[in-house]
This record gives sequence, structure tokens and C-alpha cells, in this order.
Amino acid sequence: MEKSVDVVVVGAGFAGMYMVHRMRGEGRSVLAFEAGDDVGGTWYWNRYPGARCDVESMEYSYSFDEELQQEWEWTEKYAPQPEILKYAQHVADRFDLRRDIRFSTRVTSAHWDAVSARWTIRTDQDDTVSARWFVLATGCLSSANKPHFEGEESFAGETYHTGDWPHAGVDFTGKRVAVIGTGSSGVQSIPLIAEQAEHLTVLQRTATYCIPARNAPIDESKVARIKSAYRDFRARNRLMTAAFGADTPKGTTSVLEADPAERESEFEERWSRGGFGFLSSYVDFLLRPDSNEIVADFVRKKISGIVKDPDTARLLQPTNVIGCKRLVLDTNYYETFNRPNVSLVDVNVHPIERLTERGIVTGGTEHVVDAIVYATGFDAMTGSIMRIDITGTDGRRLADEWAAGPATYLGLAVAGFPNMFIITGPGSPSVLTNMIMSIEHHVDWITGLMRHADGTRTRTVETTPAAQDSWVAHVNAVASGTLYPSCNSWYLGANVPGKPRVFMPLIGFPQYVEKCDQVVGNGYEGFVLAPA
Ligand code: NA7
Repeated sequence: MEKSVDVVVVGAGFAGMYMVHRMRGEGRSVLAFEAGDDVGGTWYWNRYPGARCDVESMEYSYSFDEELQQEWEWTEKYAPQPEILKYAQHVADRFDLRRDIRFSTRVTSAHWDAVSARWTIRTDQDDTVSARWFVLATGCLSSANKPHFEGEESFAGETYHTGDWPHAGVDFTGKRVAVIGTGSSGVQSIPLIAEQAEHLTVLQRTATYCIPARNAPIDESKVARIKSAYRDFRARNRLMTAAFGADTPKGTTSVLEADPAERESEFEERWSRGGFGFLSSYVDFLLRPDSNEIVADFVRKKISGIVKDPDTARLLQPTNVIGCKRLVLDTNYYETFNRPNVSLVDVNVHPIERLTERGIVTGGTEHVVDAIVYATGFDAMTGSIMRIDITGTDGRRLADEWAAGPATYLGLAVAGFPNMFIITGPGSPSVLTNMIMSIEHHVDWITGLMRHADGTRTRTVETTPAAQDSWVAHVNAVASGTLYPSCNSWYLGANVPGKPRVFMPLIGFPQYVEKCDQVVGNGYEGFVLAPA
């Protein structure tokens, strides 16, 4: 197929869907390509048992349409994956989005042509499309990270990755199963796999701080209260650092100033309430190692109170900074290690040496299993972008430009790549926020810029190297004022061997929004708008 449209969008998760919707509303022709056979993005692929959002359902949803947010009914405090997928499908139906989305199709390349000032986009289904604007809505957690181990091809059992789970589900009844990885995906799936499996071996490289989710059927009185002023609720949330959690009480003082009994009761109360609000009791947990250690120690004590075997409890107690990797909200995770059919292996001390026909060898011991679940996360934030062969001005390759780490202006644009935008790209607050609020912000902002370009007879929009350099420096400066860079998180790309160590998300949604507004107010400062 050869086609010409105003806008090509890559991805039909929440970002791609809203982009398609807005473009249509602007009267632009738009075509989105999606590798899956339906909408939903990360919620389409991550169908592992227990998959659930860690932002409350009343917040993790679109706000752009009042009727949509009034009419949709969530059933649980934290929505499970099937319900989020159903929601995405409902939105696609309601706004008739699928007619502009090509499913089961992967974009393979995108090349800029300066003479025609257009992008040529090609796919694995032999499509060639010409577009004025090229928008990457590829998602931050959409490229699976599957480590390779010696002998992996010899393993005779089943192998799964949590981020690419079979649609029909998996029945582990009567099976010996190994789960590699204890991030959110491991922590959510381990308790449910343990209930089915004959034996579950958990291979842990870094212990994880988990706070109880305290998930429950949705509180209808709270829903009614939020829906009676949903716009206000959204507006208050947008003023939060992470664009969610406005109704969670926030401490305003240092934990170091608190009386030990008072802070203990504060921690207890927040532990029993559950959720990310646990870390909002005082202001300095992610600013000072001594403050952090106080709250980390509280969680370690909780773990030793739950897990009966002292050696297992000790292994489950993290030693790094709490919060510098994404905090995990759990349901019965630590309790699962009291089951007689669950064992924990420390692959930090005894790394995985190889896979055999029968299982996994660590520290000279073979763990015989029927199935291996890789809960090993994602090549986050850049993985899906880097899989596409993207070339900009003078044929320069994005892969080369980003060889030492991603560089963007506002997380939205890259110097040398005109008329190309990224939604929740590296350098935007993205994964440190309620993603849907970030997505809506970016899509609206990009839409505004396109409208401005049309109104001013602008042919190309491109950020400058100077604006990009100073933005990258800003993102780094903000992060280095915190404890975030102190551990090997996927925020830094540290989970993927060989990936440059760069702190990718910007901390602070409201400040980011203010900056984007200023850029507009100053005539799109940091961009060159070249006339037709
Ligand atoms: P994460 O949070 O990146 O967790 C991946 C886990 O896999 C983590 O425990 C890793 O240990 C472990 N891992 C990765 N590679 C290996 C190897 N080679 N050997 C042993 N263990 C390994 O991914 P998730 O899918 O759980 O969650 C991602 C996000 O999705 C989450 O933050 C939420 O935002 C939703 P490590 O900690 O690197 O030592």
C-alpha cells in the first residue's frame, strides 16, 4: 500500500488512541500502526496473572471527555489488566478509533526527506506511507527485556515473559515453575502462580520494597464524590509532583524532626491504608540517605514480621534506597514465602550460570522445573523507539544520535528530526507520573503546535541542539538533587546490559507543564519554525 496522510502515529495504546482522536477532531488525516491485533498497548501484552495498575482506577483513565469519565464504571480500587483492556476497547468503540488504526503491523523504518518535508514510513506488512508529521506513541514499557543465558535453547520446558503473555492464559497446576525477577510483574504474579504450581522457585537478584496495595471493590461513595466534581479532581491531581494522589495526605516536615513514636504511628497508619501514599508521610525520603534509612528500616521490620523463616526474611529485605526503584504495591507477596511449595533463590550471590534441558543452574545447583517465567521487565522508555530505523536530516540515524543515551527537548522533540514528536519520551515526566495525565498533556501540546504551524504557514518544526542540550542537563540536574540515581533502576537503563546509564524521566509534572506553557508563550522557544 502507498498512501499519504497528514499524521502517522506509531502505537495504539492510550497515547496513540488519544492522538488519533485529537488529529481527527482537527480535521487531519491520520493513520496509526499497532503491532498487537487490538488497542491497549502495554495492557494488551501484559496479561500475566495478577497484572494490575498501581495508580487508582478513578485516576488512571482519560479525562478529556466528561461523558466518558462519568459513564465508565470501575469495579476495583486498582483496576486489573482485563478491565483496563476492556476500557481501552470501549474508548476505541465509543470514538470509532479503529478505522484509522492498522493492527498486527509493526513500523520498521521512518525516513525524513528534507526536499518534500515529509516522512516516509514503512512497515513489516509492506506499507509505505508518506506523512507530514510522525508521532511516536510507542509507550515506555513495551519492549520486553529478556536476558540471555548460556544453554537457553536446551531447556525443554515452557518459557514465558510477563510482558508477552499468551492470550489464552497459562495453567500451572501440578507444575514446577521458576520465576526470574521480582519487580512489579514478579511481585504481582508470584502469589497467584504459587497457588497453582506444585512448586515455585523465585529467583531474586535484588530484593524489592513492597507496600500493601489493599486493593478492594471500589468505594461507591468515593466514586460519587469524585464524579460530582471530576474536573476539579483531575485539576488537583495535575498539581501533584506525580500527577496523582491529591487526596492522599502529604507530610510537610522532615522525618528527622519527628518524634520516633509519632513517626512510627504515622508509618503504621499509612501501611494499613496501603498504596504509594506510604512514602508521602514526610518530605525528605528521596532527598536524604539518613531519612530514607528510617522508612526503609520500617519496611524491613514488616518483612521480618510477615515471613516466618528467618533466612528467607533476611533475603527478602532490601538494602538499597527505598523509592529509587519504583515502589511495588503487593497483595500477599511476602506471605507467599510462608507456603511450603515456595522457595527463594538469591541470584545476586549465585547468579544464573546456565539453563539445562531440565531447568536453571545457580551456584552449582540445578533447579529442575517444567516452566520458566521471565518477569525481567522492559527495555524501558527507549526500547521500542530504537527498534525502528529512524533517520532525520542528512540521513542521520536516531540510533547513533542516542548512542550515549537519549537526548530530547521537553521529552517531545529531537534535534535533527523535524516534524517528529514523542509522547512520554525520555526527558518528560512519563513513568514518574500517572501516565494518562502525561499522555493527554503531550497530545494536547503537540496538537497546539501543529495548529500554530498551520496558522503561521510553517513547513517544518525542529528543536535546536542548544535547547536539547540544556534540557538534558536540566533533567539530570533535577535527578541528581535526589536519591533516584543511587540504584540500578530501569529509570537509568541499568537493567539492560550495555544500555547507557542516563536518568531518563524528569521529576515533577507541574513544573514540566509550566515550562511547556512558557515555551508556547515565548513563541515556541527552543524550536525553529521554518516557513513554507
Ligand atoms: P522490573 O521492575 O524491571 O523488574 C525486573 C526484575 O527482573 C527485577 O527484579 C530484576 O532484577 C530482574 N532481572 C532482570 N534481569 C535479570 C537477570 N539477568 N537475572 C536475574 N534477574 C533479572 O520490571 P517489571 O516488569 O516487574 O516492572 C516494570 C514496571 O511495570 C514497574 O516498575 C511498573 O511501573 C509497571 P534487578 O532489580 O535488576 O536486580
